This record gives sequence, C-alpha cells and structure tokens, in this order.
Amino acid sequence: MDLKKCMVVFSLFAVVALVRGKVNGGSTCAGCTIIVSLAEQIGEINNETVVQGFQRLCNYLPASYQPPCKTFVASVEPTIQQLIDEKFFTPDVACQALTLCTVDPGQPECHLYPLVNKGLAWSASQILPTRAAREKQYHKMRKLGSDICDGFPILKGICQFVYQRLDDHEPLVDADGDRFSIIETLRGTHFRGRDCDDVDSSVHPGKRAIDGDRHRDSNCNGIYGVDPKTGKTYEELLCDGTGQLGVILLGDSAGAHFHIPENWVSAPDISLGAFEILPDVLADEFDWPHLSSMTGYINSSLVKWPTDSAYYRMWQMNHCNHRDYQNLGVNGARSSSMNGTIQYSMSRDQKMDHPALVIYSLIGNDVCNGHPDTIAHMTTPEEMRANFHSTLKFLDTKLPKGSHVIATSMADGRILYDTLHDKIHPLGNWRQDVTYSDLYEFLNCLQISPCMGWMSSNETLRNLTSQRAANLSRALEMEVGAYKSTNFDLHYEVFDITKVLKKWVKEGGHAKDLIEPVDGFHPSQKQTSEMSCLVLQTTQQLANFLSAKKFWEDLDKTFPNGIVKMNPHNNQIRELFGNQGGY
Ligand SMILES: *[C@@H]1O[C@H](CO)[C@@H](O)[C@H](O)[C@H]1NC(C)=O
Ligand SMILES: *[C@@H]1O[C@H](CO)[C@@H](O)[C@H](O)[C@H]1NC(C)=O
Ligand SMILES: *[C@@H]1O[C@H](CO)[C@@H](O)[C@H](O)[C@H]1NC(C)=O
Ligand SMILES: *[C@@H]1O[C@H](CO)[C@@H](O)[C@H](O)[C@H]1NC(C)=O
Ligand SMILES: *[C@@H]1O[C@H](CO)[C@@H](O)[C@H](O)[C@H]1NC(C)=O
Ligand SMILES: *[C@@H]1O[C@H](CO)[C@@H](O)[C@H](O)[C@H]1NC(C)=O
Ligand SMILES: *[C@@H]1O[C@H](CO)[C@@H](O)[C@H](O)[C@H]1NC(C)=O
Ligand SMILES: [Ca+2]
Ligand SMILES: [Ca+2]
Ligand SMILES: [Ca+2]
Repeated sequence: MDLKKCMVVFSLFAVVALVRGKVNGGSTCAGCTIIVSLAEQIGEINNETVVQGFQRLCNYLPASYQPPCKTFVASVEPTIQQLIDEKFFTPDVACQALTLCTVDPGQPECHLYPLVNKGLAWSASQILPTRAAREKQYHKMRKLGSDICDGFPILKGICQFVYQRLDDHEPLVDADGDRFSIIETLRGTHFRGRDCDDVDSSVHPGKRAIDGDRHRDSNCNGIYGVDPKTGKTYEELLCDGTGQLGVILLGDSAGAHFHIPENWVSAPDISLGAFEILPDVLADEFDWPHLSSMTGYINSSLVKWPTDSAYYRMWQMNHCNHRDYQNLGVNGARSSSMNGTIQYSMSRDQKMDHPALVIYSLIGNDVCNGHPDTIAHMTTPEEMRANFHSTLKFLDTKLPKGSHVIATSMADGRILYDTLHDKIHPLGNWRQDVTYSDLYEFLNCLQISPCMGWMSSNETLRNLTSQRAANLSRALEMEVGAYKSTNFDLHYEVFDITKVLKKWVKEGGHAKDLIEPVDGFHPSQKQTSEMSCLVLQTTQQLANFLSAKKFWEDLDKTFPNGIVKMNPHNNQIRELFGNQGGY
C-alpha cells in the first residue's frame, strides 16, 4: 500500500486523509464523512456537542492513536463550531467546509445524508465565501495531513514502511525469507502456517521431512524424533504414505474474510474498547483469514461461531498436515492481479514440498470497479481465460505432483442490491436516515465504489454485470476443461449464492443477514444448514463453519481426489505430540 492508500485507511478511523481521491474528494471525502458523522452521532447520543463527540471518539481509540486524533480534532474544531453556530451543520456540509469533499466542475454534489438548505456548495460558501478562503483552508488541511502522518511514530511506521512492504503480500517479519513468519499479523501466521525456525529457510510448513525429522522438526507439523522401540522416525511411522496435502487459497477479500466490525461505524454501539483491536486489524488489512472458511484454524472469542475450514478438515483427517496452509487472499484481487503479482507470493517447491490443494476463487472483482463507464473496465472473457491460463502455467512450475486445483465460479452480485437497497446502513442506525442505496449512490458519485455494476440502482446495469460475471465463469470452466497438467488435476466448482439465499429465506432466515453489514458488499453469514460453501469464504463465523462443511461434502461427491484419507495414527500423534506446537 502506498502512502496515499495508507492515509485513506486512516481517514476511516479519525485521522484525516488529505490526498485527493477520484472526484469530489473521493475516498478522502468518504473517510471524512464517516468520521464526522460518527462524532456527531456520538455527541448527540450523549447530549453533547459535535466537538465533544469527536473527543469521545478519540478516547475510544487505542492510546497510541489518540494524540493524532486529538490533533485532528483541534484543527477542525473552529470550522465545525462555526457551522453549528450558523445552523448549517451536516456531516456532508462539514466535509465540504473542510475542503475534504468538493463539488468538482461538471460533477454532481455527492452526499450521504439528506440535503438541507440550498445544497452543499452553497452551504460551504457561507463559511468559505471566497476562493482565497477555500485555498487557505485546503492548505491548512494538507499541512495537517502531513503533520499527522509524519509526526506520530505509529502512523509513520505503518504509513510508510509496513504497507509498502505489504504490497508484495509476503510476511513482513520473516528473517530467513522462506515466506513463513513467527508473528500473527502483517501476512504472518494468520495467513500462513507458523515458521518453526525463522533463521533456516529449509525449515517451514509443507516440507517433506528431511531425514524423517530425526533430530528436528523440518516441516513445522510438530512431529519429529525416533521411536525407541522400532528405531524408525516418527514421520516415517505416523506420516509416510498418508497422503499429506496442504491448502493454498488464491483469492480475493472474500477468501481472506474481509470484515469491518459493525460496532465501529454504528454510533449507538461504539464504546470504550471497541477499537482495541484496531492496530491488529489494520496490520491484517481488515482481513481475518485465521477465521476464514478456506484456511481458518482457530476459534475466536470475538465472534460467536466456531471456525471450520478446508485446512482445518485437512488437519482433522490427517494431523501430519498441521500448519500446512497459505491464504493468499488479497482485497480487490482479480484475475490480472493474481496472474500479475499475487500468485508469486506463494511458497511451494515442486521437489521438496508435499502436494497441495489450491483453490482459485475470485468471486467478483473482475466485473467490479468504480469507474463511471464501468462495463468498459471489466475483464473480458478472453482476458479472464488468458490470465487464468497464465496462473495455471505458473502453478505447473510450483506444485508437486499429486496436487489439485479447484477454480470456483464468480458470484451473482445482484443479491446485494435486491436484498439491501432499502435497508438501513449501520451509519444510519441512530437516526434511521441512511439506506444502503444512499451509501451505494454516494460511493458511485465519488467514483470509489468497490463495485458500481452491482451496487447501483440501475437494474439494466446490474443485469449486465451479472451477465458478464457468468461469461467470465464460463471462460474459467472452459480453461479447466482444456488445461492439461502432469502435476495436478483440475476441477470447476459452481456456487450459486441466489439459491443459497432462497433456501435461507425459506427456512425463516433474513436475507439481509447474508451480507456483510458495514460494506454492504461482501457475503456474510448467520446460517443454518447447508450453505453453499463458496458463498462463504466470507465474513461471519457460522457461515464459515457451515460453508467448510458443505465444501467438504461437495468435494467428497464431485472430486474425491481432492480429499485426504483419514490417518489412522492421529490419536498416536496427539498422545505423543500434544497440540503439535499450536499455531
Ligand atoms: C455516551 O455514549 C456511549 C455510546 O456511544 C456510551 O457508551 C456512553 O456510556 C455514553 N456516555 C454517557 C456519559 O452517557
Ligand atoms: C440525553 O437527554 C435525554 C433527554 O433529556 C435523556 O432521555 C437521555 O437519557 C440523555 N442521554 C444521556 C446519555 O445522558
Ligand atoms: C471450535 O470449537 C468447536 C466447538 O465449539 C469445535 O468443534 C471446533 O473444532 C473448534 N474449531 C477450531 C478451529 O478449533
Ligand atoms: C498477466 O498479468 C499481467 C499484469 O501484470 C498482464 O499484463 C498480462 O496480460 C496477464 N495475462 C497474461 C496472459 O499474461
Ligand atoms: C434483469 O434480470 C431479471 C432476471 O433475469 C429480469 O427479471 C429483469 O426483467 C431484468 N431487468 C432488466 C431491466 O433488464
Ligand atoms: C443503466 O445502465 C445501462 C447500461 O450501462 C445504460 O445504458 C443506461 O443508460 C442506464 N440507465 C440510466 C437511467 O442511467
Ligand atoms: C455474455 O456472452 C454472451 C454470449 O457470448 C453475449 O451475447 C453477451 O453480450 C455477453 N454479456 C456481457 C455483459 O458480456
Ligand atoms: Ca521464515
Ligand atoms: Ca524457516
Ligand atoms: Ca515434522
């Protein structure tokens, strides 16, 4: 992530971002609007002023984030006070007056909350009547932005160093460069199995044991040493010939389990401690792969539901697979970024490692962009197939013989608008004044929508987007049928989110519960039985739990090669090696 993107991230969380977005302020404007509206609502809930609401919001942040937050508040306070005194205040107007949102020439006025007075530009001009006044405010905000990003070590560190390194999607803390880490975040063990020796690159998860792991654990599955009775190594006795198989996801934000906690953006639910996990969430790029349905491995007290995943099933079937998972899910990933960069962050050696089950799952970004001419910027079926082919060719050079590759179809994102458009977004929880439709239109207006084609009130456009997605799925399916490899077999897996939804509603569920509440974009789940697995490489836990189950069952029926057999030595492994070193 570059400095610009880094600042956008922080703009969401009470630090102003001063880099201009696409039009009308872009993501800077969106960040400002969210922060100001939270501050205002928190103030009102507590019978306090907006400025006091701001201070309260700062106090909810982890200690190290409070000073930059307070610097920001001190700087915007006069403008906000003036708006309130003159009765012009709305979050949209405030961000105009702060020059973080603009009305660019030829562009409509973008607003999230209902318009008052004579519109945004007019209201802002009451505070900033001259061009000179606007320029002055703009430069003040720019300076504030660089002061904040440079002046506080925690932000500077994350802004400039961490996210730059993270652009290659490899662990930041990795002394031996084998792409496995010893810390959880920053593409560490939340994404890939823990390295059991971080100064020896020949030691890492997924490896075929060196010399039977006689003296040390070379593959980090916790199994090593020699059985005193037989003189054979434990790897030989307990693991050899059991068909070890790693799990590798090549995916997007859905596969990485993107999630913004709802109580971060719903004012009535924000409280002290809500943002305690913020630093870790930032360091994980808002992804929660350790709870995902492909590589989740741990139950979290932060969510209600138990974790289950393809990896976890692999481990349950055969404990020798311990720690052999890689979640290469990247927010915004599409076939061209997979083929262009992301795939190269995979770690697998054709000769030295065990085979793997690779899941190629890009459920929407190829038809998703925020461009006003959105269809022209979607991937074409020819490009999709060529990009996928290029990824398969790469996998052919990396995957050991006996590996498996599963490609999933894309989602039909019409479910988003159909389900949510008239529902209240968490930002509107307090006054019931912001629907998902309002949010979608606001993001479209700023040209920063994660998916204009589906998050749009234009039904023709939504239909065309789904048609293109179906066409891209067909391209994948054709490539699966045509590609020949001696190292892996290939399987195409359909998942039909609409069918899942219908079933869910028929069983008495609410359709709205299927979609991630904050972004109104990612599938989510509070589920009962039989979720279609792949819908679910997503958000909430139960979804993940059931999707993994369904994934497993489907695989069992349609693609039994992709499944490992039960290792009869599992009990013995537990007795001898306990939790195998944990995660
Ligand atoms: C202010 O509102 C928050 C919820 O946003 C609540 O947790 C807190 O207790 C309130 N404070 C007071 C003094 O009522
Ligand atoms: C705010 O004021 C209203 C009306 O006076 C009252 O009902 C409510 O309890 C107050 N809220 C807080 C947090 O003090
Ligand atoms: C999570 O807890 C459930 C039981 O509550 C258990 O069945 C499951 O195996 C646990 N999952 C993980 C990943 O530990
Ligand atoms: C692979 O990715 C790059 C993006 O870096 C792209 O330019 C190229 O066209 C892609 N497709 C193929 C078939 O190589
Ligand atoms: C969009 O597609 C749906 C389902 O195929 C169809 O019922 C509807 O008439 C279409 N709407 C438009 C405007 O094309
Ligand atoms: C809806 O989208 C279609 C396809 O992009 C476009 O041709 C049409 O003009 C749009 N309709 C409106 C009312 O914007
Ligand atoms: C999808 O493919 C069909 C058949 O090739 C084509 O007629 C249609 O225009 C395509 N739709 C989109 C949106 O690409
Ligand atoms: Ca390492
Ligand atoms: Ca190592
Ligand atoms: Ca071992």
